[in-house]
Amino acid sequence: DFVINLLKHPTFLNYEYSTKFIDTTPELFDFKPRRDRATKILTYIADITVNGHPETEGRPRPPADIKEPVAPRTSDAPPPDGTRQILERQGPEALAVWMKDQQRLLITDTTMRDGHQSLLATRMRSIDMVRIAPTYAERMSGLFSVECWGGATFDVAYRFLQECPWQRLRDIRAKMPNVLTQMLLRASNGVGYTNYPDNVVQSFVAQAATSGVDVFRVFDSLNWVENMRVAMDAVIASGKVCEGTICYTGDLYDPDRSKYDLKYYVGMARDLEAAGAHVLGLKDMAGLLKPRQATALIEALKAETGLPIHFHTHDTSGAAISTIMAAARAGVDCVDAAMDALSGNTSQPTLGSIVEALRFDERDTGLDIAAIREISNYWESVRNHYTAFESGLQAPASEVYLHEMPGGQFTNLKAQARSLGLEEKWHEVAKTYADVNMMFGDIVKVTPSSKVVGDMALMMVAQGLTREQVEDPSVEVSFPDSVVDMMKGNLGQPPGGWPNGIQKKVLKGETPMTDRPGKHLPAADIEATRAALAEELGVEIDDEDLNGYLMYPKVFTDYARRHETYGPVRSLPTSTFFYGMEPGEEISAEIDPGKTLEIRLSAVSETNEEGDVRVFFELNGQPRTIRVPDRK
Ligand code: BTN
Ligand code: 3PY
Ligand code: ZN
Repeated sequence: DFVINLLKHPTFLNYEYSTKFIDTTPELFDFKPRRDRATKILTYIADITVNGHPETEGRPRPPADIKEPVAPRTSDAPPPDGTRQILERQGPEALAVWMKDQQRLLITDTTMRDGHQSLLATRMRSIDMVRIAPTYAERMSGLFSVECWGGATFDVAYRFLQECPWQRLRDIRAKMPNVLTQMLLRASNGVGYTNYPDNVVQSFVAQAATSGVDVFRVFDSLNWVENMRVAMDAVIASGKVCEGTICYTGDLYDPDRSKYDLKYYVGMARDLEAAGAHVLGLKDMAGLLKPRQATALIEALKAETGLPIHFHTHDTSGAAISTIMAAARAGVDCVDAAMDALSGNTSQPTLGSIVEALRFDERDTGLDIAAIREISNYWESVRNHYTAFESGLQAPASEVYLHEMPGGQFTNLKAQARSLGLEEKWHEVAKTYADVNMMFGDIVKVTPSSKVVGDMALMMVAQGLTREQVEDPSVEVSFPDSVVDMMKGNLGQPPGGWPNGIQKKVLKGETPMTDRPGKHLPAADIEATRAALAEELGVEIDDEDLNGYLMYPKVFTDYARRHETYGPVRSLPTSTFFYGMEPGEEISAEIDPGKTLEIRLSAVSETNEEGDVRVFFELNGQPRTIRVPDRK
């Protein structure tokens, strides 16, 4: 029926807002003659100016007089050495020892990855990150790392931002050569939503290391260490830092949920240490870890492993800073935080406030609070450009302890509920999400398992089904594909396996797999794939493109085709990218280092009889006219 079809639609499979551009405007790909890059960019600007950008249509707009964000000025002196130099000179084991030797609390800045993933639907563009990278290098060299890659940012870059995620990584790396870059890797799910063949995961990790990732936070969405080894081994082989990660769920002290007790987490930590992790990640993706539980957990992990501990949480409850303080007291080595302007609520806790809370304390971070304020002011002006992607979430809420949704999922699921007409039933969705979790055996909920729970919860609320009905063998239920896939074993195994009853009902007699999915997936023929793709697109395919394609074949080819039409639109200011230009407005776009286009939009014509609009530009002082169809 309708809801099931909707849940199966690719739009929903990837938490998208809208793909209607691709579906409804294939003629845009029909520009045959090869044109230079400036013409391509002008075509893009003209088209957006006339027709608008599908992603911002109908959404709140930034203020009309909004200014380009300006990063604080930096000197020409080379930046001070930072953690990157420790890794480069001494390797990941020595870096881990160094971490444990620090008395100060180390900090990872997540603004460029989880911060905007959790607050702005992952829509932040590279230009807004790359511009501030030199300031981080000069004034934030005391950070442990900058998380700026992986998670959902990879496919959103190609899919919605029409830019290459690898280039983002290279550009940040080049402008911030002294601070470790960090990524989030979903183990065998790569940066996707399903398990990939082992050689695709290996190839992806090797490429990420080459293009600029230093620290790989590797987690599995069911906490199955068996399913993390391929990715962890690949990171270790690359010479980079392997942060083997535990996902935290439930409540350590809840006697009714003894599945995830201290013994469980310590056992997993030991397994990760034995698997070669250099750092132990503790990923509290929903922000559920409470202060006293943090004390107990971190003390135990410190005592039972020799690894430095890196704690990640979300401030959905508003209580994250209390947990951070408890963790600091219990000896955690490093914590994640987001720059103030992109912190709080479903994002990470507030970096500047953590720094202030620990000032004059034995765990004083040593970070420069004046620099943090200036950088946060920059992020504030960046954020103003992304009004269209704000979720409207008004306040923190303790309801997170009921539903346990990850910070990155919360606002997406809310948007999905809205688009299904279930906005009024949001609290019911939240409660149902919790019921589905219990029905599935109380699992870790993080991408992609969280998406499966979300799909099921939406379906149940839309159809008015209760957990009892879904579990009742005599009630016919048509399960979302993602649920069938997970029950088949295609995401791996949760601790204790899947509950028999629901698994039987979902699989209708089919035998599930209990092995590692990667064991059964045939290896990709990587070079044959490259050759076929080069043939299909008529261009050379480099290693980065190839790895993008292996992860997301259709998303990549759509991106590559649009790139052929529109050129390097990543170099446009964000306001131009999403809203086009006003008559009289002037912008510059640096399409290559040192090659800058000065673009002025002079006028826009009326629509002619063929339905076309002419847009008049000056490009580096020379008049240029671009004709685009009026599709409105
Ligand atoms: C993307 O969809 O991610 C890339 C942006 C391309 C949007 C194009 S350009 C002008 C035009 N009008 C639309 O409705 N879609 C586009
Ligand atoms: C992701 O996998 O993108 C996450 O942020 C999980 O927390
Ligand atoms: Zn997170």
